[in-house]
Amino acid sequence: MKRHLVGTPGFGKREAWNEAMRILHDYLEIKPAVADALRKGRPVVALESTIISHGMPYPRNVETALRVEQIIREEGAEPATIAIWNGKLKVGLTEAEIFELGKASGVVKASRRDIPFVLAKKGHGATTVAATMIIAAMAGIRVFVTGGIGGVHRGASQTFDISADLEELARTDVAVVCAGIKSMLDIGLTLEYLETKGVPVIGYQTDELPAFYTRKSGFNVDYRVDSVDELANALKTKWDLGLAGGVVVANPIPEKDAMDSELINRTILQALDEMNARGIAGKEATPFLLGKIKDFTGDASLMANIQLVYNNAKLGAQLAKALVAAY
Ligand code: PSU
Ligand code: MN
Repeated sequence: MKRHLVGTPGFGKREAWNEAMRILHDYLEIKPAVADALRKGRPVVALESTIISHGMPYPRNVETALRVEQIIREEGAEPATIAIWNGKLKVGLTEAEIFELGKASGVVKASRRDIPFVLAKKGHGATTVAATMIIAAMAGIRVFVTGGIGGVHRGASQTFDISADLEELARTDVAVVCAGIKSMLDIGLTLEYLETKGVPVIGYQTDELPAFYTRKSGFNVDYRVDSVDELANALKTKWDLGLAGGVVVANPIPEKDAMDSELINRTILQALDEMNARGIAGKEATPFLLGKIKDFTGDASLMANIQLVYNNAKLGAQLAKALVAAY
């Protein structure tokens, strides 16, 4: 039979269903524990893998990734770390796979544009926020926990460097729990972009948008929510109404783990100078900046980064539970 795309006009309902199942079967591989949770309607939380391969050094990356999964389980949800693995969209890496990914060098950083090519080569790819959202949505997962999202880079009026994460937030129905927007990005322009695209930026128990390493950015969020139930209801309403796209849930780093804002801002300027001097651009920009920030602060930024991810994991699991209850 000639292969059609799902939704092709004249394609009967049953064929469309079969075709959707074929696509899932051919490309998606869901870890049994995750598949079981999804089948039973239990809460599941997606996690990205670029943070493991490009966001933190080994072995802290692996330790963090495993601890994040544990925190999510302790909160009563099922974690699913997402990556492209042996040519499959893998929803839920095993512990051994997380180790392998964390140790490997040269794993492709895969965003939306990269997915089909990494699959076609039957390779491995670490998924960014954008790619993780896509794969999570395919598996029916609506909550995704990370540290930081990509955004509009400083100097974007010249470089056009705007993360594909923002476009994905505009189109894919996943709530992304993060620690706000890093000041290595242009926070104001990132908020403008999200506003244009209709992506709500929600502060969890805060009116001010946090800036990843610090609790303050000088910018307000669009909406403050004080409970996960309130947030789950708003999300259900958004998606019930067919208002496609994600949301940014900004969860401030705990006070005790936050960095000194003067120190981090100075460090970021230094890192940006070095990036510009070396002419680093494109997909290398974010990993380069994260690495430099870590080098310059002698691990203080890495410790803050790890703690804020743990904090987000807890909130994400609670949100996933509230969302199950809301539906
Ligand atoms: N911010 C972090 N840690 C990360 C990233 C961002 O604090 O690991 C990663 C995420 O995977 C995010 C990606 O999706 O960087 C954005 O890259 P780019 O700016 O090239 O879109
Ligand atoms: Mn970019």
